[in-house]
Amino acid sequence: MITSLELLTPDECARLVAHIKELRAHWIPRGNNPQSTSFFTLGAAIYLDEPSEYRAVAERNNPLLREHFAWLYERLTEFLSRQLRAPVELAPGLGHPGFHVWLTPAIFTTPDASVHFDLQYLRAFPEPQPGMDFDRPLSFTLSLRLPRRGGGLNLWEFTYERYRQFYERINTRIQPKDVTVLLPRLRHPYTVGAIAMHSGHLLHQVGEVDQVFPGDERITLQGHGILVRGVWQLYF
Ligand SMILES: O=C(O)CCC(=O)C(=O)O
Repeated sequence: MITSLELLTPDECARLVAHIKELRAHWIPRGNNPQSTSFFTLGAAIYLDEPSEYRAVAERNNPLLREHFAWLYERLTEFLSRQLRAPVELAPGLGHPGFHVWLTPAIFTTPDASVHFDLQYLRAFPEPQPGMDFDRPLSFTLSLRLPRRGGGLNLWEFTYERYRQFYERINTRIQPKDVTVLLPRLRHPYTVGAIAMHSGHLLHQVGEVDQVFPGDERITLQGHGILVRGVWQLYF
């Protein structure tokens, strides 16, 4: 189950994109070849940073994110708090929700992005404490700029819980991608200004576009949440 709700106006998104671009010197190159990549994050990302370095990357980048995007975090936490009917805060010590930036050459035109469940809470909270609810995580993507042919999330009606049952049953090494041959691929389209929310335990993939045009960019605010003793803690 994935829900999209409008959070920002197109004007607010355009202003944010301009602001993110002004901070280009702080974009962190991602991918196998940092010299020539067109894929970046603004902010630490637990699924990309080495676990041993993540907290330091977060400590370096969080003040910058707060300085420039405090109003966005306020809107986001207030909004999620209403939706989730519980207090929401930026997780202390972890990277704040940050930005994914795909410039034209990095935009997927084939369905080759990683097929995955969002299990990064296992890295973010390596020593689970009582009261941390790993059964009900949250993932969200707020689209700020999308390629001319749109953007979206590919998904399969297959949960992490079911994946684990299947894995135990067949007792063979498999990857999440292997189960995609069994089920139809669904598509959840994104719209600029809307926040898409799901558990992260639904099998998914960054959606491709059939054609990319010069100047196309895909820029999103990405974040995840874990409920810790009644308070949702957000991180990236
Ligand atoms: O950008 C998106 O559409 C989703 C990103 C995603 O799947 C992730 O960061 O886990």
